[in-house]
Amino acid sequence: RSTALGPQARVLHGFALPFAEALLAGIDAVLAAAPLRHLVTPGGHVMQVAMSNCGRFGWCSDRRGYRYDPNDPQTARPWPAFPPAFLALAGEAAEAAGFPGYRPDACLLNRYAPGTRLSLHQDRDEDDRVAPIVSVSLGLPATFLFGGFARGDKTVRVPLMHGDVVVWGGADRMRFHGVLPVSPGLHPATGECRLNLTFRKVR
Ligand code: MD5
Ligand code: FE
Repeated sequence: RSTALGPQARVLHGFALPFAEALLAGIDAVLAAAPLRHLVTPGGHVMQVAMSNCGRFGWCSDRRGYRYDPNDPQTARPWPAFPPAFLALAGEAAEAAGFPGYRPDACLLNRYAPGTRLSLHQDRDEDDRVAPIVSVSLGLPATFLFGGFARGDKTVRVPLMHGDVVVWGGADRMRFHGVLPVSPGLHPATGECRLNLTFRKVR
């Protein structure tokens, strides 16, 4: 089952469920080499979402700005490679949403503890602004905000559950979006948090 959010954006309900165990094992391996951390924004705020990365490039933020870095600034080592299950899921989900041949080079891992939100923003740090973004939700549910192309445009609320995958491509790739504060709860797969994997093609 899938739900269209826009001409080139769709939710694939439960698409990641068959991959969940392998994804969670991959997440553990990535985080053992590149631990979650709270990045600082250029404005000096500490981000509520805890983040890490795997793949050729990792998204980083500090007082100097946002960027993609081939190395983890915290260890000065390359980010861990994609666990094989990550690539399999991202490719199959992109294809199911109408984007065959997807080859992401970056995956951001986001951890939302209860109360954590992600304010409305656009993903604009990638050189490739047309290739799809594939996002996987694991653990506690969340409400996703899907907006327009200007910050003030009206938003729609999209519930995202464990195993849901959303694919945004082409025209829908540059929409404003965010995540409402995650409600406290306990999920058998992740415990007291929501995990999100966001695959991107940066270069
Ligand atoms: C999340 N993460 O649920 C979301 C999933 C981020 C982020 O937003 O930047 O880490 S990715 C949602 C997304 C990506 C690209 C385009 C659109 C949404 N969109 O047009 O709505 O942690
Ligand atoms: Fe985003």
